Amino acid sequence: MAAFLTGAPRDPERERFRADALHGLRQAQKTLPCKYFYDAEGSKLFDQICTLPEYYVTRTEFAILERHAAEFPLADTVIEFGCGYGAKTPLLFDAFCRTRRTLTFVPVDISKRALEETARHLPHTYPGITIRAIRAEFDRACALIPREPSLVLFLGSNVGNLDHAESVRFLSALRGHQVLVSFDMQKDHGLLHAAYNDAQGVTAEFNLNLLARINRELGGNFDLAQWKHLSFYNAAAGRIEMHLVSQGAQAVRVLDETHLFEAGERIHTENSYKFSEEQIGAIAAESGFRVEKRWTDEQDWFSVVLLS
Ligand code: AVJ
Repeated sequence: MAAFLTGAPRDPERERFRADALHGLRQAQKTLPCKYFYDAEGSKLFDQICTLPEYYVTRTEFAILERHAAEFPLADTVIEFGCGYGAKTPLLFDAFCRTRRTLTFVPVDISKRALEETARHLPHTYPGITIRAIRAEFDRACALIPREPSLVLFLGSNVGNLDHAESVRFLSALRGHQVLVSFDMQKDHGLLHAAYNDAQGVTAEFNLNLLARINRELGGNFDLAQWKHLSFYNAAAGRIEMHLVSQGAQAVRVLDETHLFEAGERIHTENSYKFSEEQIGAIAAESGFRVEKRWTDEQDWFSVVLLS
């Protein structure tokens, strides 16, 4: 009997992390999925990124939401993909609750803490809200959200992590709802570069935390001093890329596998696409939506778009 009981009890989430991490590390071009940035440590670092002087994304989006929240459509059910820690949610709910006593709010996130924090912000302020949290990855969550026509929020330019085909697939699954989605716009390459190479090195720490997380959760032995953050704008692909670069030839163990790295070899950890108005229109059309309205800032650095 005891022979079957080796290792920790089965934890499906850790299992998926293990499978995805090992799969990525076995590729010729090694990769790790960016969704694994957000453990407790990574979420804290991301919150810090959001307040960096170089990272224009969060405050530009916040200003647009603050200015235009009253123009967003009303719905009995609001579904938010990637609710984060709910910092911008109260702002929106002031608007959503202005003409109603009850509202169902469905936050969707893979992080348990993000869901808890978001829920914790709400009930005191809005007694008429019913919260039905869904803890799942976005793809799986699409099958679990309410079917009645709702307002879906997909903010924080999270759509930037998806390539064209993935974003079309994701949005297609939301047909029948109205979707408020935010896109980070193409802009001066120097500004983009700075936003992902901040002077304080928080983005580097955020990127490296992925290896630290593998060490913590998958018994890895990455030596963090042997890895460097690399981020640049790939103009041909229209995206910021983040990589981790091996500082020498090295062997790293993850669970019972050994992975070899050459000096200078990269692990590709994230793509963050930047969009033009034409690309937004194309994604909407291919997903079966119409761009109802686009709100932007004075410099057109960022867009919040209503799809119907
Ligand atoms: C959460 C995907 C919008 O792409 O700007 C920030 C993640 N990565 N700095 C982004 C991120 C490095 C962020 N998104």
